[in-house]
This record gives sequence, structure tokens and C-alpha cells, in this order.
Amino acid sequence: MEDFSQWFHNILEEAAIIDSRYPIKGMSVWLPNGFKLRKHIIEPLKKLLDNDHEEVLFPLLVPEDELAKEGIHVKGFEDEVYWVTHGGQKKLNKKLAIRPTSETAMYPMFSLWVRSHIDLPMKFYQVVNTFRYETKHTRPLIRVREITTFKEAHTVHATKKEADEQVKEAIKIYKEFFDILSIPYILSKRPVWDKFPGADYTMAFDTLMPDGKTLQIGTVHNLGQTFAKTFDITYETAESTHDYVYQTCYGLSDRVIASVIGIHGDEKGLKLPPEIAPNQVTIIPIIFKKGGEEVLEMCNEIKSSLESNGIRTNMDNRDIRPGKKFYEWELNGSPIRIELGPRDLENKKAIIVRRDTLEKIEVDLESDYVSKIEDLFIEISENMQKQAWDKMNNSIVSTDNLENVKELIKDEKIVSFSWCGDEDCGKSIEEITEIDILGTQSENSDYKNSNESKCINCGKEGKFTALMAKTY
Ligand code: P5A
Ligand code: ZN
Repeated sequence: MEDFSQWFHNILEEAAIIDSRYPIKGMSVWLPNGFKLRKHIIEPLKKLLDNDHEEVLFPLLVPEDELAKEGIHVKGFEDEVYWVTHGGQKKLNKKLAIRPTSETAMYPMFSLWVRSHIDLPMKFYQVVNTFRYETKHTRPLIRVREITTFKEAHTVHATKKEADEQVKEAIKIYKEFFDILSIPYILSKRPVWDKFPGADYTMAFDTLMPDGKTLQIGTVHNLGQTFAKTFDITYETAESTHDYVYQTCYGLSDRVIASVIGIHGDEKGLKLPPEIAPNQVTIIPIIFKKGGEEVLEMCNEIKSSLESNGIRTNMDNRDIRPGKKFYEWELNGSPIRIELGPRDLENKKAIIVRRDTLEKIEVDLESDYVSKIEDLFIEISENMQKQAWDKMNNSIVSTDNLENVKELIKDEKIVSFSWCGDEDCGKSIEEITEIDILGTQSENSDYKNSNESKCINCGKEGKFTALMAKTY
């Protein structure tokens, strides 16, 4: 892709995902097409969370004193908070923060809700908008000031061990979710100087965008007892003593939608994994003057048999050239298109076209074509997943020479190297390369290079595999 930024901008407009002309920087309008895509992306995540989380909905506004309570947290967000200062003409006695995230909205309530060990664990989530006055260059879906699709989960536990387990559980959920989207990811632990404000540690998912820059698409934080102590969230143990709870939180944003669009899309437009495509199958009747009615009848029959099997199907019988319809539905990313003309009908056949490979497949209309299409869905999403993972993995290179790092990253590589883990050494690596350390992997590192056990900078024992890349 020549210029990803331009391509991304164009596709959002051409596929009518969002309208970014809204007159506030960093805020856009979801158009019907985009809204449907957004809905079908949220759905599988909700399904995963609904297993053992409960959905809630907290207010948008947070009283100033609650936001201010957790010192480290508020410091991390102080430059990004929008404030409500007036009600009509009247100046408010207490300013109200528009949530940049909901810890300080939720945790005072958790303090009321948590009583006994019997109440624990508690696992909640909500899908809401949050606001962050981002100072870096904003970009639709990628860096926005209104995050319209903030999927945040918050859990409360009796023990540290349970909170550690929950971090693993959240990682598992997010992996499953990204797999449904066929999005590749690198999981790493953020350096301590880059963790979520108030967290003990942060695990982050990054993906690789077509311009060679990595994008953080999700984070899982172990909050330890920091917020519990600030908001006085305690419980009565089985032994009738009182103890602070342990907490975790994790979240995803509109960036997930941006990565689906950006990673899979091509010069023809969107390419959507079947599971989340608003139109999974698009039927296009090829009608000439004669035999039109029979063709339409058959198309309708195919449509209802697909729909009765839960396949989202649409039929495009507008009175325009078929070629124009092909073009439009390729642009919209419909994973499968079915073409049916009078000659096909005579032969009891139809043509299936895969969006991922543009391959044409003839199907017998007297066979079980519904199962055939369901099998194709699996094949398509596996193919898309493999392509995306291969591309990302191919750009990861390992080095033991600090002087090479900058060049490699300029070359759109993700670089892995050994690092001692020492904070001063890490910051000096960042200074020398002028690039931030993305994160580290330790046990079961995916990108460990066995013959480099010495720190790339100081030569001491390399405790971690560290990753660096151009980032958004
Ligand atoms: C976890 C959920 C939190 O806010 N509180 C509740 C925790 N974490 S976070 O890392 O700050 O944000 C979660 C994810 O949101 C994405 N993100 C953004 N997306 C678009 N525009 C922004 N301005 C923006 N800021 C953060 C990131 O993917 C991040 O991992
Ligand atoms: Zn070192």
C-alpha cells in the first residue's frame, strides 16, 4: 500500500464507515454502514465477556474530588480530561470530569457494593464513550478525543493470586476476540515507566498496521490494591478480619475496528472476516430482458435458505449494471458474493466469488450449498488470519547490535533484542535509538533468540526479550 494514511482516510469515506467532517477535532459520526460493522464487532466480545462478567452502565460524569483521589492515576490523565464547569448559566460548585476511563466513577460504588468475601469475585464491564483531550495528532478511530466504543472491564478479587489469574483470563478472552477478527497481535509487558497510571503492571496487545507502525489495540492492567486503598474497598474475610481487595481492569477501543479495516483491506476496499461482516453473503441477480423473473425467484429462494441458517444475506436487485454492484460490494467487504444469471439457472448453477482471493467457484444449486458457504466462511477467515500473521511475523527481526536498531525500525521492522531489565539501561536504550521500548516478554517469549543472552546495551545478563517498533 503506497500511502496507508491516505488509503485509510479514503476507505472510511468510500465505504461510508464514518464521516470525519464533524466540526470538533477528534470526533466523528458513525454512518449506517460503519455502525453495523461496529455492532458486529462488539457482539462477539460481549458474548465472550457475558460468560462470567455482568454488564453495567455508569454515568459519564465524575465528581472532581473522586477523580483527584488516586494521585498517580489523576496525574496520568490530568492533561487529557474535559471538564464540565457550568449548568446553564450557573457555575458548578464542584467541577465534573467527563470520564477519560471509568475507574474513578466505578470504584467509589464498588466500595459500597463489596461487603464480604462471599461477594467476590465481582466482574463487570460496560461499552461506553470516553473522552480524552489527546494532544498528539488525532486520526479517525486510531487516536480520537471521543472514544465511542470503549469496552472496559473491571474486576474485584479477594486475593492477589486471583487477580493475577484474572489478568491471564482477560488475555485469553482478548486473544480469542482478536482471533475472531483475524487480527495478529504481540503481547508484551509494558515497561514500568509506560504502564497504566495507578497499575502494578500493564500487559498490552499491539498489532502491526500496513504502514509498518504498531498500534496498541488493548491493555490488561493488574491494579493490585492501589485503588482499593484509595477508594476504601474492603471485604470481610472468612476469619472475620477486614482486608483490601485486589483489582484488575482491561479495555479495548475503536482502534480494534481501525485494525480490522486497516490490516485486511486492499486496493479494492474493505475485506471483512465473515464472522463480523454486516453482509456475509451478497446475492447479485444478473438480469437481461428475458428470464428475469425466474432468476429473481431463485435468488430469493437462495436468500431465504441462507437466512434460515442464520447467514446475514442481502440481495442487490437495483437496476444498475452488475459490474457496478461487484465493485461496490467488494468495496464494502462482503466476504462472499453469489452471481446468478439465466444461463446459470438453466444449468442449476450459481457462481460464488470469494472477497479474500477473488476466486470464482461454481456451485450446484441442487447440492447443499448452505454448508458449502459455511465451510467457505471458515476457510476465508483462516486464510485472512494466516496472511495477517505471516505479514506481521515476517517483519519481526532480532538483533544483538544496538547500532542496527534504528535502521531496522526505519525499514518498518519490529525489532527484538535482549535486555537486562534495568530501568536506567532501558531509558538509555530509548535515548540512543530515539524510540520507545514497546514491551518485554519473559517466559515463553514468542520472539526469543536463543544465542543472544546478553543485554544489547550494557552487556549484563539479558533477562527479557524487549521489542521496539515505530508506533502510533
Ligand atoms: C482499561 C479499561 C484503560 O483505560 N481502564 C479501563 C483501562 N486502559 S488504556 O490503556 O488507557 O485504554 C484502553 C485502550 O484504549 C485504546 N485507546 C484509544 N483508542 C483510540 N483513541 C484514543 N485516544 C485512545 N486512548 C486509548 C488503546 O487501545 C488502549 O489499549
Ligand atoms: Zn542492560
